[in-house]
Amino acid sequence: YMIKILDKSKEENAMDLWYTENHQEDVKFSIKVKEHLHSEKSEFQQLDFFTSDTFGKFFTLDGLMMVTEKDEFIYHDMITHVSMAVNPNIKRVLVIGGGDGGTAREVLRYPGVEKVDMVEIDERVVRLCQKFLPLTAEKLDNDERLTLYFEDGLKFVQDADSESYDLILVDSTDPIGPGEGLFTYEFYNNCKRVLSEDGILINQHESPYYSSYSHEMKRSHSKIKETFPIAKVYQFHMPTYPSGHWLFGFASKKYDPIADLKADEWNALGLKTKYYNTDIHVGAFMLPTYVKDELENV
Ligand code: AAT
Repeated sequence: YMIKILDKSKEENAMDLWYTENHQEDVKFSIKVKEHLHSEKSEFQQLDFFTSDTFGKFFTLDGLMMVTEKDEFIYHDMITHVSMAVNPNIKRVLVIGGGDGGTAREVLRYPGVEKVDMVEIDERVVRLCQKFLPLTAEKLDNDERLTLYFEDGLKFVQDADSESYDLILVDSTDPIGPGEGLFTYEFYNNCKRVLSEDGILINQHESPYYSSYSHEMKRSHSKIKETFPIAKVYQFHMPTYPSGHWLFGFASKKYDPIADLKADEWNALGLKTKYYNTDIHVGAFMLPTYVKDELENV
């Protein structure tokens, strides 16, 4: 998966190390690596940690970018705060995936949240992020409301009690490899069952831009639309993901993400965020025409 380019172009004798991800067969994205901090193959995937000047530390799974220190705030703000501003009374949260800890970190900032269960399939992601990425992992071992489970999120929701969570955040890898089961009807139906009557499901919804990713976007949207009465998609700008244009899905039994936005209530909480605000909340659901067309035709 991962291609390292030894770039001799700058200096005759300097061998520069680059992390390169193929965003398309013929399109590559590269970051110059200062140091390759760690590499290992777990039971589930290949894990690599690097440092760079511009993006700070970052880690990849099976050669695909997961988190960089520079842009993680965008992803973790947008996966978390949109749902919390629609229902500020959320108390019981289930995070699926998200082994770097960034999503749990944001959820745990809400004093009203009483319980966060985080289900990560690969314990090695958590342990290595605790070692190399304290920026995202710092809250994983010092908040009593959080319980970590190392198992498959699909199995976890199959076994969970009905109506036991107010919010499910699916912070997963793409639907190839261990994340595959988190893009199935079976998973979405179990999420619906496990959520309270006013529950919200947010899921990693791929990118609309390149066709290999938009294919997955359409597949998951059509399944969620069949499962939940309200199923919307919102966008954000993620510099290190393919095309830089990424989506989350918002699904719910009751709440509309715009009509039910409690902007004043959320702003009164006084949480400092670097990307999310209640204006961008509304704007994020306004999609480009080609994305709207693709989602309407699923
Ligand atoms: N916070 C942004 C980082 C991620 S990592 C996604 C996590 O999901 C990984 O740690 C992976 O081990 C975990 N995961 C994958 N499949 C499962 C599963 N079935 N059950 C539980 N956890 C799982 C998201 C990056 C998004 C990348 C978009 N290109």
